[in-house]
Amino acid sequence: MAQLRQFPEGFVWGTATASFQIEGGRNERGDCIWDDFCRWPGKVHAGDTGDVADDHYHRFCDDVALMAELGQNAYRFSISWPRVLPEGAGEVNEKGLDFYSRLVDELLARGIDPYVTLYHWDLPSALQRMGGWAARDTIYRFQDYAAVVADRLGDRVKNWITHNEPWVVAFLGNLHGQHAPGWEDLGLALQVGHHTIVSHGLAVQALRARGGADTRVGITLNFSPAYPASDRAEDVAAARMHDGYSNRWFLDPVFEGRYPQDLWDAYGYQVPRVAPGDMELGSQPIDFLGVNYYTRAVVQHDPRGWLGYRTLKPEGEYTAMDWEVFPQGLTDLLVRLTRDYGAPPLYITENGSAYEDVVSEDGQVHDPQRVAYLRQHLAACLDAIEQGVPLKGYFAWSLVDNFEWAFGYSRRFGIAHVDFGTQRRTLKDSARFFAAVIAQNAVEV
Ligand code: IFM
Repeated sequence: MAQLRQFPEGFVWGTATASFQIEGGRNERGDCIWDDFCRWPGKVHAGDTGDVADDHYHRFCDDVALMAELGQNAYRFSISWPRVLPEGAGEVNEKGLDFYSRLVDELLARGIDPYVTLYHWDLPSALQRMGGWAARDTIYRFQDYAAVVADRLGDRVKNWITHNEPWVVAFLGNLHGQHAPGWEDLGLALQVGHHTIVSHGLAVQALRARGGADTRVGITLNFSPAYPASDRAEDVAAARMHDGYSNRWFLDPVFEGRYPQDLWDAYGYQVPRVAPGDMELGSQPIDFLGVNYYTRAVVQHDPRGWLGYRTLKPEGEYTAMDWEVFPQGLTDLLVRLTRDYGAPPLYITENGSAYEDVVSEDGQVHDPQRVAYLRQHLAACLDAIEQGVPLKGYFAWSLVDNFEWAFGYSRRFGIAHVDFGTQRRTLKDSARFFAAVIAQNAVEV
């Protein structure tokens, strides 16, 4: 028998997007590293670009109307740094700031609270030419950028996220070469990661200095909960290594002001240069942690693998990203964050799935797998809440199908389908399911 499981009163419900993935409006901003990466042959599926994307820059009112239809009370979006500061620093593009100001007004007019991310990967190309995140100077440019944005939006925006997924910025962008800027150098990746953490601290200060007492600042990390392939000691140790590489490398600096010693030792001479005061800056108290969860990792000892392990692909259900559907991983993660990191207020700032959606003959998009994914992960959230986790909100990734980085437009994460030829939006069944969850503040399981 189906059971209706209730979320706590005041739970925050939203969808999430990111500037480069949806905005388009390419001629109304400066260049960013993803524009450059898209031009690098073979790096992005089918040579796709962010030039038009969902054309949200010109259609934001319609998109906010869609959010209102879903009944969400919050929306997480990111600001394009090169739209605000085309050269990364110096002259401000007032038109760009106006765009975000109008977006915020439109949201508030419909009772939707903005959660604003400052950095979701679109670094101005002008700063990359000066060394990008590997250059220490970039952390001060980020602080200035945070101040410019806060001066303009801080009267209305109360919830800020400094960085989205610094692990991805550091490692996918600078070690694995799969994201912009596309380098493959561990030392560089670790220095980039360190600078994102320090710049997070500087941005926390800039935002707090400009906001009122009700300003809340957090950071969003992505997680890859690690499960040993067996209970053999070497697999357990391998899983611990993966946890260090994927999770603790950013969690420990942000919450404890230090890098995890096991990984520090494993990285050897490639560890980042840490200036006096950096760790204190990076670990200033924050108001919440944003949690992005999609899947887990099953880890097996393998002396030939990097860091001495490899990840396995267990039997199970997989999304179009080839990511295992594993809701229990979300419960385990939330419980572990609460236990090990001082129980900060948590928000799921991203959770979702890609499937090969099509518009059916009836004009609808039937996506039962995404409905099931959502339902199971919301139940996983409730399991965590019942174990005492201070989970305050859930943002579905994503409002609309969009530019999925190296996969271009070939992967659809939206709860609304987008026809990229006509820009027509069609709410998928999962969007209607999500709207019903929001309306009841409860999920039927
Ligand atoms: O689309 C991305 C998003 O930009 C960051 N987190 C993961 C999502 C799915 O890959």
